[in-house]
This record gives sequence, C-alpha cells and structure tokens, in this order.
Amino acid sequence: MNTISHQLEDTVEQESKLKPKLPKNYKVILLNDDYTPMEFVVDVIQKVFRKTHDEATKIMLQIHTEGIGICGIYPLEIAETKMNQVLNLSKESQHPLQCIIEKI
Ligand code: TYC
Repeated sequence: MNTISHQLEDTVEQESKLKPKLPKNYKVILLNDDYTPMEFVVDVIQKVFRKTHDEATKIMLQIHTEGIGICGIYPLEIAETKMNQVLNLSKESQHPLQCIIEKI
C-alpha cells in the first residue's frame, strides 16, 4: 500500500476512534393482522407506550388501514424492551399481534 493510502487509513481510524457517536434511535412498529381484536391493540399501546385512549385508538386505526404504525421512537435498549413487552402481552393472550423495531 502507498503512503497516501496509509495516511488515509490512519485518518479514518483516528476519526472512528475519536468521534463521539450519537446513540441511534429506533422506531417501534406494530403490524396489522386479521385476528387481534382492536380493543386489545388499543390497550397494549396505552400500557406499553403510555398513550391516552384517544392517541392509542388513532395509532391502532392507522395500523388497521395502512398495515403498519409507529408507536414510538427510542434508543435501542428501550425500543427492544417495549417490543418484547408487546410480544409477551400478545403471546399471553394468544393473539398474533407482531411488533418490530427499525433503525432511523
Ligand atoms: N385488523 C385487526 C382487526 O380488524 C385490528 C388490528 C389493528 C390488529 C392493529 C393488529 O396492529 C394491529 N381486528
């Protein structure tokens, strides 16, 4: 490798070591299905994402009509926890409600 390549490599390495990285945020998304009762979804959104009944109803209807809906945006660990809370409630009640997270 030539000197310029080495210098470039050193610079890239230094930058990646020195640059403070901002924590990335993740969208927590619920998916529509044909079987989960609407009121169950509203209840889950209220409990897990601390929304009012009106806010949760709006999000549920958005998911029902568009196929997916964003319930909140959080750092990775919190997004994962909320996704798991949704999946556990869903499993406990034997509903097929699905939840995913997506990097912004
Ligand atoms: N489509 C469901 C029904 O008609 C309601 C529903 C809404 C299910 C949102 C999942 O994430 C969901 N009962």
